[in-house]
Amino acid sequence: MSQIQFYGAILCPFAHRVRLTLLEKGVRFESIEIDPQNKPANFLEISPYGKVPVLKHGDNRVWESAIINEYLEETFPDPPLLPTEPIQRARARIWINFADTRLYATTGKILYGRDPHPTTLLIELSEHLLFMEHEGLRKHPTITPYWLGTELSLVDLTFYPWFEQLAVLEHFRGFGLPSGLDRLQEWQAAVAQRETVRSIANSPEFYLEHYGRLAQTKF
Ligand SMILES: N[C@@H](CCC(=O)N[C@@H](CS)C(=O)NCC(=O)O)C(=O)O
Repeated sequence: MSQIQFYGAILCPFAHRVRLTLLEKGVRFESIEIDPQNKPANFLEISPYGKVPVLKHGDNRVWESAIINEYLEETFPDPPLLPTEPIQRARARIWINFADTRLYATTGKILYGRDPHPTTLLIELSEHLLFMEHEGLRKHPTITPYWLGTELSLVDLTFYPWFEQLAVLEHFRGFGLPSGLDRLQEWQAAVAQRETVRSIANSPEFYLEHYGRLAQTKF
């Protein structure tokens, strides 16, 4: 049995970011798929919040995707997925926090909030993306192709899953990307080309079909 067990769910962008980190670091792990709509009876023993992802490493458990990724970074430092200078590390964490408290938070309200036309939230989401474009990328015109520069980081792995599932927001909530996200689209294309990302990527049709099934009960 592998020393690391990863509890995830195929549709979960938080699980996706951890899976990408494990792959980028070349860590061997056993993957256990959980259906968040139909969790195993003993799941709270594994996941105190009742959510995926959870990482079991020997006798230890870690949960909350951003914290799992930091744990992986510290436990398996090679290749590094955070920069070395404190200010760049702070910058990385600011964007990871932005992803959780703004991008994914607004997206969750849009998808699970039952309003099929949540106009105010859709505007809020566009504003988050424009902020990423201008504050994150255009203010650093020479930094490419990844969020922090030439090296991939946890920031890329945190944002990328949102973009892979964009078709769901478009199809079920009528969201359209605002114009002028040129740098963001270049960034997305660069991350999407990575071998690890491609190795577990799913198509827009895949997400539409699976969310479609979920929609019959939840949306
Ligand atoms: N803040 C958590 C969010 C995890 C999360 O919301 N997971 C969802 C699936 S994407 C889940 O397990 N939901 C089941 C539930 O809330 O009962 C993280 O970053 O790990």
